Amino acid sequence: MKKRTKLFMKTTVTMLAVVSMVFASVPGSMAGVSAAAAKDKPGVKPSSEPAKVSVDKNGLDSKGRMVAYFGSPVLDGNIDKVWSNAPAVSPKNVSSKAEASATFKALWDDHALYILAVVKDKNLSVKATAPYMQDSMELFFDENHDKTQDYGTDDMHIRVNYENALSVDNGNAERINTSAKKVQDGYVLETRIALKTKPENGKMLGIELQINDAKETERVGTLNVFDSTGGAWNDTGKFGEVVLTGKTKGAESGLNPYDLMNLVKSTLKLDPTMYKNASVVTDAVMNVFNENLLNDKKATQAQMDAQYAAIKEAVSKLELTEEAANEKYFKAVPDQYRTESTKPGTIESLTYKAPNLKNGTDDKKLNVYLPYGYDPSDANKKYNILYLMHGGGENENLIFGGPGQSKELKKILDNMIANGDIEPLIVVTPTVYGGKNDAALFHEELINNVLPLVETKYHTYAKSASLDDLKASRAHRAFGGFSMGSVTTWYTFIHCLDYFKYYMPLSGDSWVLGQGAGSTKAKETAKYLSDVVKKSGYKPQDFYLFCATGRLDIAYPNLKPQVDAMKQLTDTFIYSSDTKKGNFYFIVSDGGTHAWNWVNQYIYDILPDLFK
Ligand code: FER
Repeated sequence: MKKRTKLFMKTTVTMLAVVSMVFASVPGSMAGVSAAAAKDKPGVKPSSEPAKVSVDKNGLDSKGRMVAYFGSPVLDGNIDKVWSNAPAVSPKNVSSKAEASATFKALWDDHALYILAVVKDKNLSVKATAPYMQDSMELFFDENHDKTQDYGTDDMHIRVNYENALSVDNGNAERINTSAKKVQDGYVLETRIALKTKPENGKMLGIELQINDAKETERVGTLNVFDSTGGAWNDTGKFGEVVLTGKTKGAESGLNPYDLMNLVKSTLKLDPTMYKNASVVTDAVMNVFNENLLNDKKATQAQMDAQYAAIKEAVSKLELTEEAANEKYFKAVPDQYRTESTKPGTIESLTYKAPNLKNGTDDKKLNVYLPYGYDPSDANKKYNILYLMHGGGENENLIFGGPGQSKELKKILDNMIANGDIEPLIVVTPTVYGGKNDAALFHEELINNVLPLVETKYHTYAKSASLDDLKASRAHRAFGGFSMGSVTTWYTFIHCLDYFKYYMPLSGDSWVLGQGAGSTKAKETAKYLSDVVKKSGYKPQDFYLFCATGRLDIAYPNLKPQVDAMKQLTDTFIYSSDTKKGNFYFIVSDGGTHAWNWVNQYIYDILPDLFK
């Protein structure tokens, strides 16, 4: 049995390669399938031309909304005839230095919303590392049109550049299909968003569309349909609307091979050597090709749906090998954890004074998350505590807002606690600004001012604010942060090992040997950190470093070399996802960008490993 599995694994790898090759040719043939289906089936196109909604010179209706007509275009870079039903919308908000122009159109069917962008731009570039600085379209989507400031489970924020590279800041990439085509005077993008809820005539969806106009490595301008503030990435209330119309009685959608295609695509990305039983999945994927489902013009929706279910089932049965299980994998926050819990915690704001560099003191504030059920009068119940630092240019209110607010991370914490994923804990969000105003010096204020303030007021494991009592409770204290907050976390690690057992540096390298030294002096930085531990006398089992970032995060090139160098120093940093075996891991999400909605997910992944 063992032998057979091994042999099979070898063939599996080859099969995957073959499957990938076949798959590479799919999009072209795909076009044939859907187009053929659309022609053969009466009713795929609206049987009678629906009454046209009249639009203004920008292509918006009398209420200032985009209008989407019913129809299923094929995503292949060619502008199908069905697009001619849709009015072309011109962006109203164009920044002064933009050299591009663009029009957008929208269509919908029973499964998806489609956006066409035709961009005129002679000077195309994807040279910038940050995806929003590349020549690209940015799409913001609020499916239930509730205009919440924070992105909810229904909201999306994605980007497609003219080379068809997709980056997702919010939402699930598996709901998106795109095609891009460079043309003589610019580029054409078609984007499909699979809808979560059933669309119908008259339904309104929140949407914002933006073109990023790049020149070399810079973004020189933006073109927006609705938003004039540039704040849509941070507030779905800034979006405009698209209204769905034009579905006549009995009109049917075109064939939907996209869901199956996306599932096959994501399944092919799995590394078969990571699993004890990869063949269950490769068999299921091979069936799609054996049945020629993505090429056969006679393939039916029912066949595709059956294969979709079979692959899902197979994936759920995968088992990691021991070696693969040593890696810590990114797991997305489940949708239901982004909704309001019935057992909400509370946010309190505290003020304090902290010494500045002019021999004076500054008035400062921080926020405290108290878990549901926290009782100020019950001194017997003790809580673990996490200090969490914002990124550059942000402040103490970025993560939780203030009292009465319920931002993304608060909902996640509430749900994790309510579901028993983690013990109730206290989370403190201070700011590095004010006081000595320096990430490298924040540890002084942290130990002298912040810890004493917070841990005498709330029921933590510190018996008092004396340094000895703070040290004695280090196993119940963690520090983490994002970007500059991650830089601060590395400094805290260097200076405060006595006070904190757990560290969570997220999307930021250590600057102890200079800005960006995690990349330029990776080995030296790793050695420095290791020496700190050795001098402290703490052993690998006495501290934990849980790092994370995303492959599309601008900090990835800084953090990755540092982590790799640290991995080599096995007498200090023992790499494992198993906290019984090691003290150090590094989560890398595939699509993660330098943004809190990713960072909140890393926190979700790491929290169960704290205070074990
Ligand atoms: C990094 C560490 C910190 C990084 C960025 C920062 C891009 C912060 C920058 C800022 O806040 O200005 O590795 O990578």
